[in-house]
Amino acid sequence: MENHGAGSLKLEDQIKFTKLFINGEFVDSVSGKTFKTYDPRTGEAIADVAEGDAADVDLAVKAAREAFDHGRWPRITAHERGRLMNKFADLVEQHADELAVLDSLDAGKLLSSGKAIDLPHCIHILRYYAGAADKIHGETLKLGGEYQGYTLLEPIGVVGHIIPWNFPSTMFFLKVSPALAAGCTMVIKPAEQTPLSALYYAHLAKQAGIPDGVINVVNGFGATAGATLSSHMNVDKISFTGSTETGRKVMEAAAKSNLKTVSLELGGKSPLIIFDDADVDMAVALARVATFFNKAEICVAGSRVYVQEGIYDEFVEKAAEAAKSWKTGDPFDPTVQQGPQIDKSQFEKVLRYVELGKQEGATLVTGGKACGEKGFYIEPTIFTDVKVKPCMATQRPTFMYLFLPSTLASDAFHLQEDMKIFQDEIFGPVMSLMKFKTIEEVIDKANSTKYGLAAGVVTKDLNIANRISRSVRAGTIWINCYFAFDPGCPFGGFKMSGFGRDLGMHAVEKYMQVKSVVTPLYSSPW
Ligand code: TXE
Repeated sequence: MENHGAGSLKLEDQIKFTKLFINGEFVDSVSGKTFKTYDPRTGEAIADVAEGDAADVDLAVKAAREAFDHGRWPRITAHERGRLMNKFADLVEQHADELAVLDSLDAGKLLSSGKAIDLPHCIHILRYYAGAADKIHGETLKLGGEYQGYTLLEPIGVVGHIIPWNFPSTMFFLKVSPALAAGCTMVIKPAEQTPLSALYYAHLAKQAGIPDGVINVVNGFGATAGATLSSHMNVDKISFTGSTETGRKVMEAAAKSNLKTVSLELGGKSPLIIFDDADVDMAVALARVATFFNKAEICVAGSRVYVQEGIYDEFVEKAAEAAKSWKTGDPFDPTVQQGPQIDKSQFEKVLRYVELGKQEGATLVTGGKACGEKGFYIEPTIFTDVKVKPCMATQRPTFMYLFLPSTLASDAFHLQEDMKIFQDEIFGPVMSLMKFKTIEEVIDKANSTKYGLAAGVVTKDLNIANRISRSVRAGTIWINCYFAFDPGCPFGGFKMSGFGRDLGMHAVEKYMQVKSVVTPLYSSPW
């Protein structure tokens, strides 16, 4: 195997940690079982990783419970928590190159993006929440009668983080950092496709002085390790990122066990709306990144692209050229823009959607095939003539008009009528292009989805930008940009894209409880 960008080491030599991390120690799983993790460039196994299941999750939760109920982490000063988190960030910074290699190896992510985007973003997130730790305050309350009160924001307790494979490092810090700042202890269940970097982070957290039991990592499968965590009676909160289908199971498990609180960041099918006044070259460049970045394995991919009729033909032509010149290949090659899909099952899912698009009558403008001699590579693909069937009033049952708000009525209608490639999260490099005439029409179309994670608008007209940002039901709206993430900017979904926010100070709230303390102002009436 090659070693692009990884010094003289063979890439697999950088895999140092493959056991579970429980109570500050690397341990084998109770069953002794392991599972393989694969290189998406070849489909070949690169490491055997300890496979945690119910027994291991139990041990990890026990360690986290003990660390929460009797340990130092929730009890030290917030300032000291912040100091240790900054130390953790320093160590991540020192090892950033190795960690970027691990994610490229495990997830097929571009090494160049890992080094320039993912790892710096992770460090930034961790430092943001290190700074937040001593800025979490309650309120003083002027109560009726002769009483006064105040609120305490207390850590929620033991948190289970269940995370996906598309951004193994970012997801880790997105979840772990605010929970650490809040004073929680936690068990992280990484995705089975990408078990490696989380173990390295757990090791660095220990080096930084974060006490044993605060961060535990149990690799394993969703149906075993993930399900045990979601239904565990001693877990106080689950923070989940993944598919809508699994999010539903997690919520059900929480409801059926101890009613733990749940936050869900689920899939998306985000609209990118390009108006006639846009600079077409800029809009094409933006749309290409919005759809194909990270091989489109990103929940906010702007894969439903609406282009106003005046520039539509020029846009289609230029977008096709842009897709053809988007270089697919080995993610360790710095000139490559798109690596392989994560695994065989996602690869096959994407190709099935391409076939479905053709069957449904959409026009394949470019791409649509697997590429490369081995591994899970797919050509950047563009469809046009992707249809939302017209909203004909006669087809809409009258009761919808009578009893549903108009946006919901149109959602329900469109959901039955749109082509599948326009409704479903494909999670692969497939852009669907559609022409629109008016702003009213495009707002209706943009909202005709069960999802509501993000949206983009390209226009020079401030009034249009403002109207779109107020009318599109999504958690993030990007105006003349895309993927503009910042640790301070809350991120999460509307509708079936989930609830609860990662990032920003709202994320800290997910990991806290509000306690009210009330006292008589003068003497006790009793
Ligand atoms: O997701 P899952 P998968 C979407 C994307 C993708 C599809 C399927 O469309 O094609 O989901 O991907 C754990 N109880 N997203 O199957 O199953 C699992 O082990 C508890 C969007 O990989 O949701 C992993 O750690 N946990 C998304 C995590 O859930 C369970 C990112 C995510 O896996 C579980 C990834 C269970 N019963 C996929 N079953 C985004 N929002 O960014 C599985 N898991």
